[in-house]
This record gives sequence, C-alpha cells and structure tokens, in this order.
Amino acid sequence: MLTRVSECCGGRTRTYDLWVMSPTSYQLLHPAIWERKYIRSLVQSKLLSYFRNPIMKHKAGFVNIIGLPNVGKSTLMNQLVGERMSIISPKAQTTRHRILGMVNTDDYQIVFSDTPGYINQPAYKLQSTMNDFVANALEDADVIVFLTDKFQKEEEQKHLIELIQKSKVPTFVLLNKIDLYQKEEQESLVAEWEKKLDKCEVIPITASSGINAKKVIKKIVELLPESPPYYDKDQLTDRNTRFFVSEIVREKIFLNYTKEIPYSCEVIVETYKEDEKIDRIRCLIFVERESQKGIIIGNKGDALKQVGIEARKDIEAFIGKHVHLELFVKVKDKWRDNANTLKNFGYNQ
Ligand SMILES: Nc1nc2c(ncn2[C@@H]2O[C@H](COP(=O)(O)OP(=O)(O)OP(=O)(O)O)[C@@H](O)[C@H]2O)c(=O)[nH]1
Ligand SMILES: [Mg+2]
Repeated sequence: MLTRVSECCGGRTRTYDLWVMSPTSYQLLHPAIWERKYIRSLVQSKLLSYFRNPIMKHKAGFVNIIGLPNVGKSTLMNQLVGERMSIISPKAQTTRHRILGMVNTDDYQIVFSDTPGYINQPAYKLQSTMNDFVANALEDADVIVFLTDKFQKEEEQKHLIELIQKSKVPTFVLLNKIDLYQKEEQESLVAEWEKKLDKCEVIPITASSGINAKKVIKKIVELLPESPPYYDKDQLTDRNTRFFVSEIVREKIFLNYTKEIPYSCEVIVETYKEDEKIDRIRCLIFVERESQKGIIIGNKGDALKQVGIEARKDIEAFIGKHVHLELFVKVKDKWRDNANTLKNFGYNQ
C-alpha cells in the first residue's frame, strides 16, 4: 500500500511517499519463507518499527540566522557550513542579501539563511529592502537562530526581541564572541538572556573559531522536522558563481575604504567568460557620486589595483581556476534610493 502524507510548514508543503505493508500481505507474498523462524522474527521486528514510526527518519529544514549588524551572523554561517559563503568585515551592514548555506549529512539537511543585520532606522530604500529580508526570515523558518553579543545595545535589539517573543518558531539565542568575555561576564549575560527570552535556550559561542558549533548543530537537528532534503545533497548554496564574485569584490571594498565609501558601492559582474585554463571576468563598481569614483580609483589607480589583486586571489581560491579580473567604476546617481536600480541589482528576492 503506497500512502502519501502531506504536512504544511511556513507556507511550504512537504509530501512523503511511504510504502506500508500489513503483516498479512507480507505473509501472502512469501508464505514459504514465513515458516522460517529467524526470518519471521526479523520481518516482524522490522514491521513493528515501521508501524511505530512510519514516516522516514531523514530530517531537513530551514534555519534562519538573524541579529543586529556586525554580531557575527556571516561568520557563524560560514563556520557551520564549513565554506566561505558570506563575506565578512569589521564594518556593520556588510551582508545585503539573504544567502543560503547548507549542511548535508546522510541523516539531515540544514538549510541556513544568513541575513542582513536588522537596521532600526533605515535611511535608504536599500536598507528597507535589507530589513524585508530579515522580516521574511522570521516567517519562513523551522528554527530561528538569534545572534547577539555583549556590544549590542538593549534599545537597538528591542524590536527583534519583540518579534521573537511573538513568533511560534523555536528560537536559540546564541551569545557570540565569548572569546572576548570574562567568565563571570559570560555567565551573567547568559542568565540575563534566559530571563529576557525565557522560552529560548541560550548558548554561548565563538563563531570565529567554532567553539560550541557542534553543540549548536546537534540542538538544531533535534528540532528539525522529519522531511526529505529540499536540495541536492551535494549542493552548498542557492547562489551562482557570478554572485560570489561580486560579493568578493564588495568585501575587498569594505576592507580597503573607510566612512561612506563601502556603503555607496554596488558590484555587478558585467561579463564572465570561461576559457579552458582561465576565467575572464569584468566587474562594474557603481558609486553614487563623481567624487567617490575618484576615491575608489585612488592616486594613479593604486587603490582600485589593490582591490583587484585581493579580489582576484580570493576568486581564484573560490573557483579553483586562474582568473583575469577587470574592474571599472561607474556613477549611478542615488542608486540606494532608486527602486528600479535596486531591482536590477538583485534586491528583489
Ligand atoms: N572576537 C570575535 N570576533 C568575531 C566573532 N565572530 C565574528 N567576529 C567578527 O565580527 C565582525 C563582524 O562579523 P560578520 O560575520 O561580518 O557579522 P554580521 O553579523 O554578518 O554583520 P552584517 O553582515 O553587517 O550584519 C568581523 O570582524 C568578524 O571577524 C567571534 O566569535 N569572536
Ligand atoms: Mg553578514
């Protein structure tokens, strides 16, 4: 008997096909074998466990990482996935998109979402769009991971705390950067968060070195629903190479320039040509004003050259191939507030 079982979760429907046989139909199929004591007991025990737990045991689900900017969300996702999926910088608001990273084993598939840091008072349409990614992440998760650290102000986390309190999705509070805490300080902060979000388990971690990362995975898997995988088991992310190339260039801009410059830049891969031994990539860096273009290029082009050298090295490591990288700078007036341009830049997912 083939049984189809469906259940709903966060707007998605999961369907399982189950083969369920009654003991009598099994006896009818194999009457001769049934007489043999050993095989009979084996079949009976298998069937018993099938009837006790008829749905397959594989687990899969969506785990969304949220928090204020700069708490270490991207560092955590990269650490858990074991790959450099998301770009990281010491500056706030580095991540601008929602990026999936998957952890696959024979028994489970965890689909992590790294999200932009929540911005309390968005000044640009770009930032409102980034906040929308966070709002969606609160709705379509099987498990939420709320990341915080001792440097975050109570007032700025208030809105996210309220959303978590209202949410029915199981949530972990991960207290990050414990490498920078005294033991007593860590203990008192854990106690404080256990009080503030009393339905959530609080786990202290160091995302950058992976302290307590295994514990986090174990706890998440316990909460995941039984489900077949959502993606191929050899898939690590939903994004293509062009996306990662543009993100790597953007990371180098975040690391090489100060003040408003990194925030005024967007990177687009204009052409990507794959030759046998080398990939030829041409990227456009958009800035908002002519004066910013001069700063990006630098004296005799030195600043842009440095970005190119650093980005090319990382892109080559990422794709495992030689790369010829060209960077061009263009002005796109007030792109951060232009809905159409934002859409063209991919801020509509
Ligand atoms: N000491 C220490 N630093 C960390 C740890 N985790 C992350 N960081 C640093 O914190 C800074 C921000 O890390 P990100 O992973 O970019 O933070 P984020 O939350 O993704 O930031 P946004 O993308 O801006 O929202 C970087 O300089 C990281 O190296 C940690 O466990 N310990
Ligand atoms: Mg980030």
